[in-house]
Amino acid sequence: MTATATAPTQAPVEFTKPFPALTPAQRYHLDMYGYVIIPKLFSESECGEMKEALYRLRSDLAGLPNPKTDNFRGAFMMINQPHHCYMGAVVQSYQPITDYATHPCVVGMSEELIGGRSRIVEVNAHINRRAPEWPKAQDGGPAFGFHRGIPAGYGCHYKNGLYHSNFVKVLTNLTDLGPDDGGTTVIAGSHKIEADDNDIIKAAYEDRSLIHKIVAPAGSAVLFTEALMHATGFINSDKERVIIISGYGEPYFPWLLMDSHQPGFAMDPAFLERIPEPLKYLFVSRGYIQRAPMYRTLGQPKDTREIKKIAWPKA
Ligand SMILES: O=C(O)CCC(=O)C(=O)O
Repeated sequence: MTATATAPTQAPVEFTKPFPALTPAQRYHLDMYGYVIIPKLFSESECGEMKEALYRLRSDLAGLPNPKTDNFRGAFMMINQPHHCYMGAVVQSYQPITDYATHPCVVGMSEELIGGRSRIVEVNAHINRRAPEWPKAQDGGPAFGFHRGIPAGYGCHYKNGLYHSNFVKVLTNLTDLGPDDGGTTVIAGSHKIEADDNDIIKAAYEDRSLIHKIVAPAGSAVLFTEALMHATGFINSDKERVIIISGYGEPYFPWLLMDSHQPGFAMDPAFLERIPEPLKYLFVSRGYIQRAPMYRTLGQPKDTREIKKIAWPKA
């Protein structure tokens, strides 16, 4: 009798994400102010890898004949000045950047705020410093470029008494941000204020305690709803600031910044081919029915399992 060898079966890889991704106190802060900081979500070496990838991308883009209209692996320059480089659609460029946008904790946080499955809608990065000719701005000077991606009251809903938004961001500073280092600046609580944006800004300048600034060690992630009024902060120091920002929407969202700067934006077929199966949903737009609602209560503790990111096949 011959024995039939059975091939060992491999368990299908699943995309495990923390849920809830925030502690009750972090969730309370998020609801109240429209943002929450998760200090040192990324290690020094992870920050180093992401920074290196962004510097490499900056020189790839700067080497193109027309960095504003040409692209490198789908990425393009939105601002190309000696003191400020703003790169858009960077998700396909280098693995540390792709890993950031698909990181289980980052996606988990976005899905907690959305209240269901999310998809990546934009991934951008800023490398900026104070231009030498700029006068040193007074702390909280009057010229923040406050903006928001969706009006308050639009695309938001409540479940279990908690706020959810259909367009959210996770912004991570890859360099330390002290009070003078240009941390992202927000008008706290503006995500719930359905008044005219200019009136909100005027009110915040009248009472500067309404303007909060991100001061955090490198590797800290800020989760916020795009209904929150936010702006790049002033840099008064001589330090360079490097940040990466991943935007997530509900599954039915289209590509956002990518599409407006590159009409008809499409992912590179070779990149699409490499996406591990469990992460594919993050890169496609699908119907409302696929939103897979997911809600916590405030009292539910944070999921503290150690979750590993999914490995990608080599490019
Ligand atoms: O530069 C920053 O800190 C803020 C970035 C920003 O305004 C945005 O992502 O919309």
